[in-house]
Amino acid sequence: MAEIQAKNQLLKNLKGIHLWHAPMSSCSQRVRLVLAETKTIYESHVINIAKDEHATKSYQAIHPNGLVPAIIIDGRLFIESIDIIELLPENDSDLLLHRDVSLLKKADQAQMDLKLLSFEFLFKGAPLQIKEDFDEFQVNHKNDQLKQFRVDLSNGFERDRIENAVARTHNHFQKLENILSDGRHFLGGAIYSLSDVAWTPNFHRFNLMNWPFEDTPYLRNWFNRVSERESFELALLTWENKDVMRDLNNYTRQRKVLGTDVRAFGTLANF
Ligand SMILES: N[C@@H](CCC(=O)N[C@@H](CS)C(=O)NCC(=O)O)C(=O)O
Repeated sequence: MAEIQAKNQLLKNLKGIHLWHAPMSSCSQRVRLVLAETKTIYESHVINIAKDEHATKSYQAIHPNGLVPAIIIDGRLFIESIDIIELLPENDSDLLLHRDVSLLKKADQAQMDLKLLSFEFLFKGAPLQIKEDFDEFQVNHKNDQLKQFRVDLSNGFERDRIENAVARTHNHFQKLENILSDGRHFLGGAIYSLSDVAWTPNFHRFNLMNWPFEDTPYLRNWFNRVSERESFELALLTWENKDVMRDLNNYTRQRKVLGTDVRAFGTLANF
């Protein structure tokens, strides 16, 4: 369980549930899904990643790696979305009882590829960061991995790196398709669980990129089911900015027309 020591007394004194999260972050979406499913009241602290609010001193004093989400539950601080979602439900809740821990782990492992492909196929459509902001992030943020990612992004990702991420993502989705192909409604069986929570943001994100989900019909039907739940509306859709979504859509369409969308990076064996 990823409990860490809160650095300042003000955090330790916080009562109830406080969530530091970003509207479009898949890790935050996961946590908000569970909060919605469990109808938990929480205080929201929005961190605007596009504005580098995760690089501030005050935020890095909460999350030592300067990532979202972070959550305080009655003065105790937790990070790592996959651990947080296991903490929130009651011990005897279906969310916990029907989860498959290995699927939660896989969602965690899929995170870096989701990030790479999101930046390549969606967020690159946003205006480029100005040099001053880029430099400021390199100075202010303490997480070397994040800083290197920004450098790589500005230089352009190598084709190999993108193809490998696409291949690994394809394997993950294929595994989910295989699980669902026995006709079950949810990843853990007949009952919605944390396994579904963990993978919902991934499907949603790749769907925005026009990932070829027509090749995994069980998975596509599963997503139709989970996205009909009220929690999907509350945890994902209401946090999406219409203008941003329009820009992402336009960028996806543009790459499709140019023949450089995500489908152009799958090898024949994949797609
Ligand atoms: N394993 C961590 C990953 C956290 C993570 O990577 N968060 C992303 C958003 S989903 C983030 O803060 N990214 C900031 C950045 O890329 O600059 C978790 O599941 O909580």
